[in-house]
Amino acid sequence: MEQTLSIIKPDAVAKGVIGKILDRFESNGLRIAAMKKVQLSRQDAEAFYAVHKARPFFNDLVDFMVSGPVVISVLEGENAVLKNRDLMGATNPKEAAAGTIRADFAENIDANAVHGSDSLENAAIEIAFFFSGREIS
Ligand code: IDP
Ligand code: MG
Repeated sequence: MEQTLSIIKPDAVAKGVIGKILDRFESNGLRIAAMKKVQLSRQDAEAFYAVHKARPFFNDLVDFMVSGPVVISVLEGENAVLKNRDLMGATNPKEAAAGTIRADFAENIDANAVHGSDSLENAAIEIAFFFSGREIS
C-alpha cells in the first residue's frame, strides 16, 4: 500500500469538477485517506513548489495556485503514486492521453487541473506538508 498527495487545482475547483475528479480516484482503486479544501497562501504555494524556484514559470505557477481554493487529498492504494500519475495524464493537457483527468478537464499547461506526487519519497514530504497524522485515516 502506498499513499500519494493529490491537489485539485484552482481551475478545476472553479469549473465545478471536484466530484468528477474524485470519482476517477475512487473508481480506480485509490481510497481517499484525508481531504480538505483550502485557499493556499503565497507562502504555502512558494514552499510547496520550492523545487521549481529556478524555473521560468515559477511566479506564474504560484500566482495560479493562489488564484482560488484547492482540494488537497491523500490517496491510498496499491502503486498509488504511479496510478495517480497515470490517471492525471501528461503535464501539458495537449499531450495527455485520452480519458485522463488532464485531457478531460484541463485547458493548458498553466491551468492543468491536478497535482500529483512524482515519487514515493516526495509523496511522504508533500503529505507531511499539508496533513498531520491525526487527519489521515
Ligand atoms: P507535474 O505537475 O506534471 O508533476 P511539473 O514538471 O512538476 O509537472 O511542474 C509543476 C507544475 O508547473 C505543472 O503542473 C504546471 O502547472 C507547471 N508547469 C510545468 N512546466 C511548465 C511550463 O513549461 N510552463 C508553464 N507551467 C509549467
Ligand atoms: Mg511535479
